[in-house]
Amino acid sequence: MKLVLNLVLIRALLVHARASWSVQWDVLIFTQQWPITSCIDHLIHNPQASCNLFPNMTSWTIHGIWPTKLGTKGPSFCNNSWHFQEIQIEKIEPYLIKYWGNIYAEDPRTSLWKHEWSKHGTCAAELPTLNSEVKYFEKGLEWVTQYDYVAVLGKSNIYPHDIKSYTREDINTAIKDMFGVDPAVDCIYNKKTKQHELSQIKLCFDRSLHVVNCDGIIGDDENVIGNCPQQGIIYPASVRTGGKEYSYSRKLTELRIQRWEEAQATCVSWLCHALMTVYSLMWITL
Ligand SMILES: *[C@@H]1O[C@H](CO)[C@@H](O)[C@H](O)[C@H]1NC(C)=O
Ligand SMILES: CC(=O)N[C@H]1CO[C@H](CO)[C@@H](O)[C@@H]1O
Repeated sequence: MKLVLNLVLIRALLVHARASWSVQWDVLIFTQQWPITSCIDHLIHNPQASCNLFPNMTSWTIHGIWPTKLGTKGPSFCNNSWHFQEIQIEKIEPYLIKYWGNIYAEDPRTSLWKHEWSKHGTCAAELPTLNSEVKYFEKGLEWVTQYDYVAVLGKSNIYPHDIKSYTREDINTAIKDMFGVDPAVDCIYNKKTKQHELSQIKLCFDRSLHVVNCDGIIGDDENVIGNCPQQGIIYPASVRTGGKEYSYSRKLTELRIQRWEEAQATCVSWLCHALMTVYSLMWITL
């Protein structure tokens, strides 16, 4: 009798272990970076370095889509035999360069993609909707055009500016008003200017790919979900790298908002959105 009970118990435990093993994460964290801040941070840590930036920057860019178990980080590197292959994403590479580019000029062009795929993509692949390299990277492109922070923050009068500062509440509210959920907002500390600068915004998605609050995720500081101070946050508009000044203009932001609104109304696919934004870029340089 006791043996039978034990066997039943062991079987139940095994079934449970298999069930929880097959679902390794709760949410996807979609992290976008503000390329100007990423570049400033890179230069602070590596004064000899330089950044890959576009002359007329129009957008935040993707850092990654990170499967995450609440209350912890990761999982990561879920399948070490699934190597990144550039050929798989050849068709969307022009978009990836613009929206998911590697900002560190000294690293190979594909370095960020390779890293994100191996560390996070192989874990995201647990979902049928993300179970290939191309699906993983296309999802990023779709989301970066849909969750366009230049437009979303701009609509709340939050513009890139090297002197004006914003509160954490300003930024949080702008995003919450638009998408109905709390993001996690990260800053870097610029020791040269002694200011906190807006660097990353994380938006969270459940396993059905619906946006959810980011409560429960662990930020870079391990303690809070976003590490920006309550006030005095700079959303930098310019950076000097490789002997050139890169800056974001207010005029460009306004155009971006207009295009984003049009795209929301008329586009259904990420490709349409992407073409709209590329189009707006050409329009301004004409
Ligand atoms: C890991 O990746 C390899 C190579 O793509 C694939 O054949 C295998 O099915 C993957 N394993 C799991 C558990 O997903
Ligand atoms: C609107 C805007 O900032 N346009 C700039 C785009 O880039 C070219 C070349 O770098 C500049 O000359 C334009 O002023």
